[in-house]
Amino acid sequence: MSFYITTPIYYVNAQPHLGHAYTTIATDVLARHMRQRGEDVFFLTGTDEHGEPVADAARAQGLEPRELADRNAERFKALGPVLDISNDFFIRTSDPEHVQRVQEVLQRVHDNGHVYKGMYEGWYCPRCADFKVENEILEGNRCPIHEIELTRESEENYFFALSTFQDALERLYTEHPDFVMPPHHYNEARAFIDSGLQDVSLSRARMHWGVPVPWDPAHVFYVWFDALLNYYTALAYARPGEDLTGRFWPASYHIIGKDILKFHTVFWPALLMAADLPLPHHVFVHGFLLGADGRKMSKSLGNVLDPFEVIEQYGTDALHFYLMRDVPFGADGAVGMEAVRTRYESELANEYGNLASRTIAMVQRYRDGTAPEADFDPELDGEFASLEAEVARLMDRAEPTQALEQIWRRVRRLNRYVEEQAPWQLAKDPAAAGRLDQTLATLVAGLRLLTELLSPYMPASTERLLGALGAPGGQLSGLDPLFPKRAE
Ligand code: ME8
Repeated sequence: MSFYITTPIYYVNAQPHLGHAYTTIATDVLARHMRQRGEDVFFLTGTDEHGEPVADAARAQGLEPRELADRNAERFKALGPVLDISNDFFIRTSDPEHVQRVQEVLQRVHDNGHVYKGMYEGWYCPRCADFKVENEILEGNRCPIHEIELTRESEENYFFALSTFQDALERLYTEHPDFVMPPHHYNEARAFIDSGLQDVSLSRARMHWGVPVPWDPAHVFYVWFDALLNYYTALAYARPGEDLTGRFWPASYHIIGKDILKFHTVFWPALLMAADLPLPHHVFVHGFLLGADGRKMSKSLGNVLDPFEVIEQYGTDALHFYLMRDVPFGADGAVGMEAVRTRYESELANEYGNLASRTIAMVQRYRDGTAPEADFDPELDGEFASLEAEVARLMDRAEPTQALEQIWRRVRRLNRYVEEQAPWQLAKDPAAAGRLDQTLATLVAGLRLLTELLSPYMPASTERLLGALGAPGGQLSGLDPLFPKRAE
């Protein structure tokens, strides 16, 4: 089965930060899990380079938009290897192949009769590149996300006839209750639709940094339509000489933060319908990472968690683990260095790392390093036999935090099992040799299963551990601590 998963494409108006890393890491976990299950996976991420957010930031720095885009796109790209991300392609909306396909699709939307010329007048946030409707505006005409004052815009634009998709969108939501997940975000999107849709600007006349409108090159497309289409256009040119659209479209999952819900859950399906294209299966909306004080992360509040500092102190795997473990995926959650340290020491080092090192050490001490051949202890069988299917079921619903919790319950169970069986006692009693064989075999098989299931979350450490465990029935090798103690 094909599985196509995407992150948002990030604005190149600023440097990458933890929020971007968060979405990308979660998407990576889901992609790796699906690859492990043998699915045909395509994982896309990239940068959103046109429009006001980038043009304004460039002007403020005395740069051409393209210069700023080139510089910051490289920074986002460079994050891939640092974060150990397994994306299959990195799209930049300034790619000429993307630009050409945006023009083709939107020309079709135009030719299908969904576009008209009109006068736009209303409130606009240049940082969101969003025309706000009345019920989205904070007191004092401020943006609900950036809290900056909105500008009053009035210009002649091409409009996308979003309002004519009212019934079709209502039907989509009724027939596909998991089009938007989790349910509270489905309800939010549904409420936005039910409040009555208004047509939206499809072009900007006063912006020049964008994709030219083919039927009227004095306009460029409104950046959101150009940006959303990345999910579709990338497949056509990600592999030179090969068009992957038939193989991977429609997308299985778009993973996004809740700040961009309206675009992905309302504009995007309507645009695809207008272009006669199949709709994605799911949009999964996650929450915001907050500072350790529970407030929005901001440099001035000094409550920002720096991903590079986490990586430097604890490693990339620990950053992935921490983010997937500490903040339930889908909800908002506070993050901070102290919490990273606690999870690292109590769970990664003391629970999982310790389980790994004691298991290997006992097999070496009591059985010369070869895992005995014996059946899995029936006492634990019930709890372990169902685990793989449980994890798969949760991952199918994009619930990596819940899946990790299920895995972790078994990490703890195996540690308790060691205490219950006390292999060091069994080893003293020749009559207990069979029991010791079974205990060690169960530990090795259980640890191998857990490590395979943890591999999408912690690719590097699990690879090391799987290497040390060797092939089933084979020889184990020694292992330096997976999660060594850190200096205070
Ligand atoms: O909106 N917590 O780009 P963007 C969690 N270019 N996630 C966060 C976050 C936080 N505090 N801050 C950012 C754009 N994110 C558009 C998208 S898609 C066709 C175009 C993540 O650079 C989260 O995924 O502002 C959010 O949706 C995204 O970064 C916004 O990135």
